[in-house]
Amino acid sequence: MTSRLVFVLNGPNLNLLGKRQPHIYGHETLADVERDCRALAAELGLEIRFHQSNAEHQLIDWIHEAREIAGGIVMNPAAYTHTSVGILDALNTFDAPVIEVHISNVHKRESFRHHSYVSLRADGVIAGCGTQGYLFGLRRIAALMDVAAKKAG
Ligand code: CA2
Repeated sequence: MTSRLVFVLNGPNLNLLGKRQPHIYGHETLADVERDCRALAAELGLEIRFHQSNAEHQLIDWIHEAREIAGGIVMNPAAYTHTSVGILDALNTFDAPVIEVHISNVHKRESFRHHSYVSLRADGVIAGCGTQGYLFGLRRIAALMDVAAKKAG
């Protein structure tokens, strides 16, 4: 049976969620997002590890850890979305579903936010749905896990 453990990974500056720029990112803090993810995960029968880091190498290390034990990744790579071949390379070593989440609609913003290295690997991309996007990402991973489990018999 595939693991129902999902890593929810958050990139740089997301620790400031709800504390600055609420007109772009809303009023929820990252602790609120974690609480909502944990509540939904319990409903969906998922276990989650929820992490945030401002350091690219730490995010890559968590992806490596996920390779060994997780059945999916929901990731908001934040600014590294647009710059990091290292994170793309790490995700390319991960064999289970990856859902990329952006709180804001990056396509409505500056043109440098329109390109995502992570989208070259992601199985799904959610943008502009606010922090609800994390919950959509978890639901999608659970659905993909259910399909895979059915196929495996
Ligand atoms: O919309 C998203 O979720 C982003 O991934 C957020 C990143 C940005 O670089 C991406 O283009 C889109 C920025 C995260 C910074 O988060 C903050 C939250 C509150 C206050 C300041 C920054």
